[in-house]
Amino acid sequence: MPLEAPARIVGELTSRGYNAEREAVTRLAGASDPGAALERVLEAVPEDALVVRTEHVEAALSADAPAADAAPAETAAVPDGDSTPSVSTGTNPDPGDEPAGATPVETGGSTPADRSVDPAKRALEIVGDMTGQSTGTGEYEDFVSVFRDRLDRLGGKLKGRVNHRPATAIQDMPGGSEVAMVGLVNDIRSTASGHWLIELEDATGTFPWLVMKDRDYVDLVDELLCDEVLAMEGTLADDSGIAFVDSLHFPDVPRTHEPSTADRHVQAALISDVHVGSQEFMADAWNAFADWLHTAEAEHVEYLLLAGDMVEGVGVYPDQDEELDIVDIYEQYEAFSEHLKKIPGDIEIVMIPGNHDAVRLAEPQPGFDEELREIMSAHDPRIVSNPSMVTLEGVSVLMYHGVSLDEVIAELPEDKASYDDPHKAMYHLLKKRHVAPQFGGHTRLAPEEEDYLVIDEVPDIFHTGHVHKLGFGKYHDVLAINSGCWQAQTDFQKSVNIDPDAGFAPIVDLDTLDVTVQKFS
Ligand code: D5M
Ligand code: FE
Ligand code: ZN
Repeated sequence: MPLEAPARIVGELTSRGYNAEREAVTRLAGASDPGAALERVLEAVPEDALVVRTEHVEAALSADAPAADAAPAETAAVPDGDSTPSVSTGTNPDPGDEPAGATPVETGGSTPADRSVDPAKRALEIVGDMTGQSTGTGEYEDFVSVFRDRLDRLGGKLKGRVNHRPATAIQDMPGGSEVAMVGLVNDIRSTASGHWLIELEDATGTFPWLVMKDRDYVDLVDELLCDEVLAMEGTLADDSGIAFVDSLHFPDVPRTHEPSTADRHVQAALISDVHVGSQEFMADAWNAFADWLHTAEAEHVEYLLLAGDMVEGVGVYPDQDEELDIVDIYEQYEAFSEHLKKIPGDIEIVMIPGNHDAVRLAEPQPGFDEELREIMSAHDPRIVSNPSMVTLEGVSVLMYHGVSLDEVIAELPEDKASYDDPHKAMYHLLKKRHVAPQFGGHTRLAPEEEDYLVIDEVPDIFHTGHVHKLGFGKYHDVLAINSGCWQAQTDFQKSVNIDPDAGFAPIVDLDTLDVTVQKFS
């Protein structure tokens, strides 16, 4: 049980209001009497310290190391729980196991040189965060401007590829002309004879395009969503009232995209959907994850990205209250914060909200408000909007909770997007260069002057969650990862046969973009 000692030490420290650096915990766990060592360290840390650092442990342990090393026999007497030096935390139901941490053989702390976390080498930059930038009032004009911005920016990526004309100009051209247009998909209909009619809209008006059922491009029609931006080329009918599609272009990720990588071996854990406050929240799996982060095996994990649904929330779905463990939303965040404190204090955390979180539901969702930030402040996470772009040592990560994935999966055929392969649904968002193309369905949109949901810059990593399924893969060299969750199957999920991937943490090597998955359930 090599993980027990670190877990208890962290629990004890958090219950006394401290965070700890990972190596500090490792060294405490490596002491022959961790309980006594912890007391000595706490006596020695500066009054105002919030984080127990390696140097605090070093200083306190070096002062009387011989005594600690000489005392292993006595530690067996500790577990009665009454004596102050014990690290037993009321949360451990079996204090009789306590001295396990005193067994010197399992100490990562005996080889502390293995752990070399140097925060000075880190570089974390937030490049896209719309928190505090919201200007939308929900008026009609805002919808006009958000769609205009979408068309301008995504259309801009397509305009060099086709010789496009405005909708109104196309209808004035002679029948039989070669024409091209860039626009938003306004409508998709099948005709009586099995062809497809796609109406494109630009700033001047709309124009209908016909995809014939025997053309190659017909395969692409089933992956189109309303409101996405496309370019079409084709031939104008004799009466100039419609054009026959010859080719169809998505804004897409250029095939020449070359991802950036970190200059050193450093890793990031990408997770989401913790759902603290739900009866199905898997505390044991979470604790095992936190414990693992304290081990030497995880020493290169220096970043933790959380893609939304920190808590279960209240009133998110009908009858959800029947499965709540904590009914007050603030208490849910307080409990979540306690779980966050178990993560090594030296790991940089970035988090965005999801549809269960206490921010506006419509996307883009600004980062948590001051009150919630305060509740979650102990670990000092970076709290940004959904979506946001962050850069970790040069590797750009687009974080998006993923509500639109439900829609992509519902609208596209099974082989193109499914809950079993959530990353393939993500590929379509990359291809459309928009995290939530379709307006008016499941995904709610808060219209802003700017369309923050456009994927303007190609990310190196695209990280989503929400569907509670783990999947990852590469699309044109962009690593798409949908993290699983920390919530066991809910009644609703059972009723619709969703079998969640719970208790997994995908870990990305930022120097190679390779992924390994750690399982904690
Ligand atoms: O959603 C987790 C997944 O389950 C996501 O694919 C939506 C789906 N889900 C869960 N509960 C419901 C209800 N009640 N209606 C429709 N879809 C649901 P999350 O939002 O993370 O709980
Ligand atoms: Fe969720
Ligand atoms: Zn969700």
